[in-house]
Amino acid sequence: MLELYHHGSSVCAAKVRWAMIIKNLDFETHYIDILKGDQFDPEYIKINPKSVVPSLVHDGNIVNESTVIMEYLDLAFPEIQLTPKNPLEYVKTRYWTKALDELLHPACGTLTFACAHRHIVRKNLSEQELEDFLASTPGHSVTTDWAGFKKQIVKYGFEAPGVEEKIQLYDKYLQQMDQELQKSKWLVGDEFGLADVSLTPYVNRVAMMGMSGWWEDRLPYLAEWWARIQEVPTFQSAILDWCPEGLTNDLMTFGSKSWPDVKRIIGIN
Ligand SMILES: N[C@@H](CCC(=O)N[C@@H](CS)C(=O)NCC(=O)O)C(=O)O
Repeated sequence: MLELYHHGSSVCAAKVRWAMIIKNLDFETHYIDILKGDQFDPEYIKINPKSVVPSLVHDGNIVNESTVIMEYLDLAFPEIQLTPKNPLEYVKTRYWTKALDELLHPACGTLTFACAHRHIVRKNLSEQELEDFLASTPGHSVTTDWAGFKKQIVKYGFEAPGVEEKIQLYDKYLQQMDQELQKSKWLVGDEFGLADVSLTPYVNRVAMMGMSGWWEDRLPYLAEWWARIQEVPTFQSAILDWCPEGLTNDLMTFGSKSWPDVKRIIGIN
C-alpha cells in the first residue's frame, strides 16, 4: 500500500502527487495542513523528522525528500517511467532536480511566505497560535535556517534580509527554463518527463499568486511550455484540485497585492 502525506499548496508534495497520478498508482492520502502546524505533530515527526511534507509510506517503509521519492517511485514502479533512460538526458534531469532542491525550492519558500503565506497565517491563527507555530519549526526544516528566516519574513516581509536575493534567484531559474525551452519542447528533450513534473509546481505557484506577468511578454518559451503543461490531462486534478478553495483565493488575493513589490525586485515594469 502507498500512502502520501501532503498539503494542497506544497510545491514538493504537488510534484510527487502528480508523478504518482501519471504513473497510475493507487495511493491513500493524509492531509497535513502546514499552515496550521500539523507538520509539528509528534506522530508526524516520527515519519518526517524535518516536519515537512511530503512523506511517502510504502508497505510500512518511509521514504522522504520529494526528489528522492520520485526516483524511488520510478525504481519501484517502472511500468511508466518519468526518468529518462538516455544517460545524457538523465544527467540534464538531475541538474534540474539538484538545482531545485538546493536553490529554487528555498527561494520558493521565501517568495511564497513574503507574498502570501505570512498574511494567511496572520489571518488564520491567533497571536499565540502564530507564536507557537513559528517556535515549532525545527532546526533543520525546509532549510537549515528556515526557522529563523520564516520568523523574519512573517515580521518584515520583503524588508527581511535576504528576501530580495531569493526572489531574484527565482527569476534566474525561470529565465534558465526559458533558455532551455528555446531548444526543445520539454525541459529535457522532446519527451515530457521528470524535469517537467518537478518544475511545474514552481511555475504554478507564480501563476496562482496572480503573477503570470513574470513571463508574459518576457519569457516566451516558458509561456508556451506553461500553456502545454496546463493541457496535460492530469494537471488540473493532481495540482490545482488539491488546493482548498479558501487557500487558492488567499494565494491569488495576497499574491496579486504583492506583485508590484516582486516586479520592482526583479526589475520589470
Ligand atoms: N527537501 C524537502 C523539502 C520539503 C519542504 O520544504 N516542504 C515544505 C512544503 S513545500 C514544508 O513542508 N514546509 C513546512 C514548514 O514551512 O514548516 C523535500 O524535497 O521533500
